Amino acid sequence: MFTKAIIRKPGKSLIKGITSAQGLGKPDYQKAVSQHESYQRALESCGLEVEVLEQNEEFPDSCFVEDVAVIFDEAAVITNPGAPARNAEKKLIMETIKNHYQTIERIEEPGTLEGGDIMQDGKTFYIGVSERTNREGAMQLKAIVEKYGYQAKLVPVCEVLHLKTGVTLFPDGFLLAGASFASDKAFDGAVRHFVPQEESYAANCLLINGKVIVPSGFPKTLEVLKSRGYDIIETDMSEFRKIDGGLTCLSLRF
Ligand code: CIR
Repeated sequence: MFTKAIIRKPGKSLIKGITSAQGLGKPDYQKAVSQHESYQRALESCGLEVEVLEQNEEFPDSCFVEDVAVIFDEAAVITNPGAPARNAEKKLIMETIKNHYQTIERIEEPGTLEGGDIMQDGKTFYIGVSERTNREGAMQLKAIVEKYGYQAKLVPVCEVLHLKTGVTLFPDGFLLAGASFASDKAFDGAVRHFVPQEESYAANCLLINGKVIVPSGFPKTLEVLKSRGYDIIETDMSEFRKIDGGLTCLSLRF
């Protein structure tokens, strides 16, 4: 069970966030703030106590706190973001993480790693090797989590920003996946459902304490999740989507 979450308010500089999204335009700041507030309420309705960090204008992407730390029961790992414009965000998050964790590990150069590439399922960590997380960073995290009794599987990530941009693994073995994860071996044994291309954004869902937070506006995926009987909360993420941000990346849960 998770009991807490850390989020950071989006700054006005959000409109300058890194993006690969085409044709969606720039985020509307006021709308992003209100979507962020709804996101906070969704976390609270899953039973989490939410710590809200002040906005930071220096780093346009700093509301995506998931990328700068990987946290699990025994330790927190401060990452080394592969996006140069985001790398110094690791110092910002340290100020908060040290209030919650005594054991803090780090991903060191030449390793790079972003939390969006890390998906935990019980005692297994799936580590995406992507444009942001290199093999060296992935191997460093693997060694760290193995020290605490977890296993780690490396998964190649292509076509999407981070591993979790393209997949969500549910505790019952259901895998919501984008097409680029059609043939990887890491998820053998999972029941795969491929999201249609036009709904690829909905492959990133957020699982908290038995509830599933899904982005609104993706009816086919919603129907599949409903038919599986999940307890669903929908929330609008349109403004974060414009800068490649998904549901998981807006929080750290522990
Ligand atoms: C970036 O490119 O770093 C941000 N604009 C989006 C980060 C999204 N993070 C995530 O999916 N974990």
